[in-house]
Amino acid sequence: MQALTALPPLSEAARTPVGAEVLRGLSGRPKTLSPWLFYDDEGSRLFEAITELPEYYVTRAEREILAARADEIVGFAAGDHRLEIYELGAGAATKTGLLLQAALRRQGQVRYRAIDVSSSALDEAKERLEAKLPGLVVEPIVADYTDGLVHLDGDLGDGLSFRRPDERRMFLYIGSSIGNFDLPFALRILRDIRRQLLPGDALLLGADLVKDRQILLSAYDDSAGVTAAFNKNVLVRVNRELGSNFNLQLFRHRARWNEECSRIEMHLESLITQIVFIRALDLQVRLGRGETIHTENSYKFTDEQVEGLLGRAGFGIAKRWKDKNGWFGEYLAEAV
Ligand code: AVJ
Repeated sequence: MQALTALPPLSEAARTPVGAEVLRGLSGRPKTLSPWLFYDDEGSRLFEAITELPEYYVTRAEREILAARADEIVGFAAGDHRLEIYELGAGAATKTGLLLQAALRRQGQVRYRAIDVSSSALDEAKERLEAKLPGLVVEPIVADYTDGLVHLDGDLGDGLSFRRPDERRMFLYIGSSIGNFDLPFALRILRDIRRQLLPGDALLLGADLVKDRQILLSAYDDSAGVTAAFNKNVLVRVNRELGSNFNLQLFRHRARWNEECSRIEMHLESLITQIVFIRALDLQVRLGRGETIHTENSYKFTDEQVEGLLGRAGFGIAKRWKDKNGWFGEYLAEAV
């Protein structure tokens, strides 16, 4: 009893997702913050701006593939069935329109179920896509897919057993979102997707590929400083939501290529020795000069790695496409 009451009560803030993540990430060493923290309203806006930067080839390369291959992709996935399309981490769903249009050309009506943590991004996507694409029905599902997809079955309404026999599912997991996770976790996500599918259903996976180190580094450290602002915005968010006093001028954006792990890392480097106070968590964070907060991993893949992961998750490779530079890969996998 004594021991229990002597502990300070866990504050309300520490039990919110943001509070819990900041407490976890900044209490020990090395200091880390999960990349999902980037995507508040301002962060989502900054990410959209990143996708238009000259150095950030990722979105353009994938759009090039989808623009050229959408009919082929949809045709392969559908066979002679009707296709239902699901997307993980749909966000603003700007590239998805190319695939939805291709599906509409084939079958006139398409149900598109978009899963994302941001309800505002989903609402915006629904309004924009339904206005532009007659025959399309967008069903937003607000959820964090990294928690697993099993609990979605209620929301998805028609669990596997209620599927119409003439229907096939295609899951979209594009944009190299999978690159944010280490390989064991990436495998877990692919297996979660596989559990939502029947043999013959499809997964379209977009993955960024290993390439020249300078090209990678400038994609994550652009000359206009948009990626730096995106990275630092996480501190702005923590200041606002948890009442901390991070001074942005005392941190520097860093992008590093970690060859051994085949990933770009983003960090926020402390320019001096400093102590930051996080009021809502009653937490003091000491940062040494040069110490970093590691905010993101962006894994870069080879065909062998992607196809190995897909195979271990219960998929066979139906087909793969690259952009003209060979920088980005789009993999159509069939549930086996
Ligand atoms: C959205 C995870 C694919 O890793 O390239 C862009 C996020 N971070 N610039 C990526 C990001 C910095 C992006 N993903």
